[in-house]
Amino acid sequence: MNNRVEQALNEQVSKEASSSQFYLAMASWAENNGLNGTAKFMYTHSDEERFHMLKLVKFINERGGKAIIPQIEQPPKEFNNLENVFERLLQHEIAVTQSINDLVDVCLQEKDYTTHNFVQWYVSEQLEEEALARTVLDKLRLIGGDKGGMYMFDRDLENASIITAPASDNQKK
Ligand code: OFO
Repeated sequence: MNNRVEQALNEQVSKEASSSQFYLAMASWAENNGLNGTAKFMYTHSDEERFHMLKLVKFINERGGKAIIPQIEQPPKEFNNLENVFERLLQHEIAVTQSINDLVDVCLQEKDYTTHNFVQWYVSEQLEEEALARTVLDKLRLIGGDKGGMYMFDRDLENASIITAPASDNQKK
């Protein structure tokens, strides 16, 4: 496997692992603040990010590279409020999209079209994740400080349709 591509893929492994920890921290914060719907949503999202990481690990190894399992930074322990949680989530996803775009760039420069093809799954995934974060944030801004609205928001999030697939499934998330 091309060295630059391998290194870029391993950097992405680290970012997906950090995403998983970040969402786990949000899930735990929400659970401790009585926001059970939000907690469920974040726990599911954390699992999903772990799946993104595993998908990369398997791809690197299957193509003759060596996946490096990264050390992970401690995520934040506290969040100001729910809006702050989703603002940070959106900013995080925007940064991840940028790193996926950089990865696409490396694939093209190195003419690694197989990896380029593989990475397209992540390109679409980022589109969806950013759109979801923006929708949720818009809703939260509409609700403002209304307690009843917040209760409904948390309940709706519990039913939000995020599907987590086993790591062996390469087609779906
Ligand atoms: Fe892995 O999609 Fe978000 O970060």
